Amino acid sequence: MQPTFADLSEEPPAQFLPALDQPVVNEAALTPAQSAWRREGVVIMPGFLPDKLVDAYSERRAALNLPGGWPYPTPYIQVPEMREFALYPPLMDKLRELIGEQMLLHLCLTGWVSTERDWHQDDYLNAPFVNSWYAAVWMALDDIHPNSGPFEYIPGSHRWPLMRGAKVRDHMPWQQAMRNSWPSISESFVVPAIEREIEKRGVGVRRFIAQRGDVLIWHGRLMHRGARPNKPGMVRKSLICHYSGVNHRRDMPTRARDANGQVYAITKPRNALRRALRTLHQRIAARL
Ligand SMILES: O=C(O)CCC(=O)C(=O)O
Ligand SMILES: [Fe+2]
Repeated sequence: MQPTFADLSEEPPAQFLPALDQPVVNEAALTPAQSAWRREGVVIMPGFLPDKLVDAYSERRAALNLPGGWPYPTPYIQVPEMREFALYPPLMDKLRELIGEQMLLHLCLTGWVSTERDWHQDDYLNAPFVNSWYAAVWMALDDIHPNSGPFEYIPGSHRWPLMRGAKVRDHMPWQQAMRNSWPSISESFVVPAIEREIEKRGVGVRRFIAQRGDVLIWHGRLMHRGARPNKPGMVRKSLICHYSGVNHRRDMPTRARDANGQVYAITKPRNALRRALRTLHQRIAARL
C-alpha cells in the first residue's frame, strides 16, 4: 500500500514553532506582511529588489555560462555579488519580521532553468529541530515567462502537517534510505501522496509569474514546486535563497558576518567538495 500524506507527516508541537505559526495570535497586531504570511504562507513584494543589485549579480552569473548555475549549494561564500544580493538588509529585515529572529543564509539555487522539483515542503529535508524556523526567497532577475516552469504553490498549505524526512525514509528499503539521494528516490511515492492530499482538500494551485525585481518569500512548510517548462531548457532567470533562524541550526555552527552584520553559513573546503560531489550524484540519480 502506498503511504498517504498523513503517514508521512505530523503536526509539530506548537511550543517549537515561531510566533506566527502559533494556533492563536493577536491578528489585529500583525503587520500586512505578517497577516499574509499567516493566511497564505507567502509574502510577495513586487519590485522590491534594486536594479543595482540585480544587475551586479546577473552579470556575474551570466559570466558563469552554465544553465544549472554553480554546481554546489553555497556559492555565496565565494561570490560577493551573490552574497550582497542574498543578504540585502531590507530583505533580511522582512524575514525577521516573519520568522521572529535573525536569519542565517545557507543555500542558494543559481540555475537559470526551473529546478523541476515536484511538490514538497522544504522543511522535511532538514533536521527535525528546525520546525519552520525557515524561509526561502524567490528573486526574479528578469520577467519570467509563464512557459518557463514558474514557481507554483498552494496558498495556506503551510498549515498542513509537516512531512518528516524520517517518516519518508521509514517507507524505503534501508539501503535507499541511507543514501543522500533519498529525497529524489522517494519522489515516486511522496509526490502521489501529496497529489492525493491536494485533491482531497480541493485546493487550488497558484503560480508566481514574476517581473524583474519581484520577490516571493515562502514558508518552510508551504507546498510548492518548480513547474516543468513547456519547452525543455527554457530560460528562467532567478536566484533562490534559503535561510533558517540563527538559533535553530546547531548543525551549521561555522558562520561569518558581512559588513552589515548579516550572517551566512560557511562550509569548510573539504565539506564543500564533498557537497559538490553529493549534488552531482543527486543530479545524476534524479535522471535515472
Ligand atoms: O524551481 C523552483 O522554483 C522551486 C525551487 C524549490 O523548490 C526550492 O528552492 O526549494
Ligand atoms: Fe523547495
